[in-house]
Amino acid sequence: MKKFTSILTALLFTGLLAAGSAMAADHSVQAQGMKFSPMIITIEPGDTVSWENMSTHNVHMMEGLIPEGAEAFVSPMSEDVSHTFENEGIHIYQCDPHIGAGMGGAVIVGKPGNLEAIKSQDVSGGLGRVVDKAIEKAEGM
Ligand SMILES: [Cu+2]
Repeated sequence: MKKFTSILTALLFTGLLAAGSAMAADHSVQAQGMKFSPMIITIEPGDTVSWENMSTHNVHMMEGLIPEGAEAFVSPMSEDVSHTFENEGIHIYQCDPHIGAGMGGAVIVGKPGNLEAIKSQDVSGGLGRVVDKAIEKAEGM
């Protein structure tokens, strides 16, 4: 009976570990024509986003439109890319060659604490439309 109990404890512990690692989720965003789908994605800190079908596209995280301390990374053209997000807040990005057509998106990590900072930025054109969509989503959270 004692042995059975320790096996049970071991199984339970393994199960808890598995549940812990399952909490960091993976999400995917598809480039479709001149759009990212989904355009706005909401995730939790520690989650990873993978951009797929990225031929002729890239991901450029915009300085001033991401949380303080977050990395304003620029992915290489035409390459699928993954990024793990640790900083809470709204992260706005654009596809460099297609932002004129409105090709951009947002990753909202946890609580959108930098909403006011983003609203205070004066952004127009294709990127402005992406920012408006992200603000609308964040205000509804
Ligand atoms: Cu593009």
